[in-house]
Amino acid sequence: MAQVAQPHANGAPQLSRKKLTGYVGFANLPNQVHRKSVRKGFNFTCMVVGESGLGKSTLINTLFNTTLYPRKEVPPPQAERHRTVAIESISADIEENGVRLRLNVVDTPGFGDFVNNDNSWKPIVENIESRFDAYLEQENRVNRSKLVDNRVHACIYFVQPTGHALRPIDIEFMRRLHQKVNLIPVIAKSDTLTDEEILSFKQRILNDIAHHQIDIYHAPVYDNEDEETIAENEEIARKIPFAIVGANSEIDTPDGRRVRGRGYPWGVIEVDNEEHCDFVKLRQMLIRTHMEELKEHTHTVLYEKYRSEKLVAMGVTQDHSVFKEVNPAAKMAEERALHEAKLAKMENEMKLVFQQKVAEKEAKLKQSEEELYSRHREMREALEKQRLDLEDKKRRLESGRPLTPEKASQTKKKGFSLRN
Ligand SMILES: Nc1nc2c(ncn2[C@@H]2O[C@H](COP(=O)(O)OP(=O)(O)OP(=O)(O)O)[C@@H](O)[C@H]2O)c(=O)[nH]1
Ligand SMILES: [Mg+2]
Repeated sequence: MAQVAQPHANGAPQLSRKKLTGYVGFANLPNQVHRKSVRKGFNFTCMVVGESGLGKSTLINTLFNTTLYPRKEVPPPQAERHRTVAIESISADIEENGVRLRLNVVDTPGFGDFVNNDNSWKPIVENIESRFDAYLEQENRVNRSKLVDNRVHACIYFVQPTGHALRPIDIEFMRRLHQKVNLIPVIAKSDTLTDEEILSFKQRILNDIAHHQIDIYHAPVYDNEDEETIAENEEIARKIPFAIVGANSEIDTPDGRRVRGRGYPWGVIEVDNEEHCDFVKLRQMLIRTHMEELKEHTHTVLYEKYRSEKLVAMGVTQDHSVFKEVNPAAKMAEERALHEAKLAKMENEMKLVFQQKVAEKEAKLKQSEEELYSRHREMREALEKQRLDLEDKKRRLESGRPLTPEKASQTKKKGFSLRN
């Protein structure tokens, strides 16, 4: 079935469904896009933000199933524990079934360790903005064929597993970040809370987020998606904020399996077990179902907002008339008026040309009339002269006077010369 757009009275095209009589071939378009994307490979940048010691670096290793960070040697008790001290960006090329993914992870140092944490959001916001700036700078280059996208496509925000509510520092951070990056809140180290505590904590976090009008990332829902995908997306959305557990090491379960998890005297928490935590759902959202959505939202909404604000601040203005909404009826009336004015102008011009031509013709006629008159007068005068001459001759002949001798000789001579 196909739809054909037909003009409608109110200007909007009306679609009518048509049956195709043969195979056209555009059903293969998704495969073309697929092949092209696989050839180009994928690129994704993810940032982790949260207080120190909440397991950000551990989660990154767990998430991508690769040790982006070398396994730390267990430090002696007197040595300081490993802490991220500066914003670090790590890239890794990973491949799965022939599909390449360039994964960039931005690990940020934990905050909250200082007496005054007022400006701890600043370096993180600056990092996100400098990535936007780098992209904007590339877009403004003459040659834009090789754009490198290092913008942050998702930011996992770690909430301390207090079981109470969001703290002022969390709210401040999220408010600073939510217009610049796709925020995905998670409850860190959720193995320290019971299932009931997690449920009520999640609800309180969501209430706080709504109360403070913080925009966390919500996956869009499309009408034309199949039921399975919609159900899967709803399942993911229901789990936000994800209660996660991170672990780098594999351990043996009592039933003899080897899993990624954390072992406790009372049992094992499995990272990849959906019954134990939401880690699988977070990974599914980031990688399997929403990576492209996160990238698109970053580009079309977050980056676009940053870009237009920046250009306005630089004094670049938008010509709104270019984008004004068009009312088809008004547009037609305007076009008709323009057309009529054009016709009237053409008519006037033609009239002028006609009048000019007529005047020229009249002038010519008048001239030739005058010429005729003058010729006529001349001829009349000549005839009159001739008549007078003849009358004079007649009078002389009648009176018996001969013609003047000179005249006679003249005539003779003439006759002679003619004969010769
Ligand atoms: N109980 C529990 N411990 C965790 C979890 N994830 C990480 N840890 C432990 O928490 C400690 C700190 O983890 P890191 O990943 O270094 O924390 P971080 O957030 O990167 O810390 P900074 O780099 O200082 O900001 C380590 O001993 C981890 O083994 C978790 O899900 N549950
Ligand atoms: Mg760290």
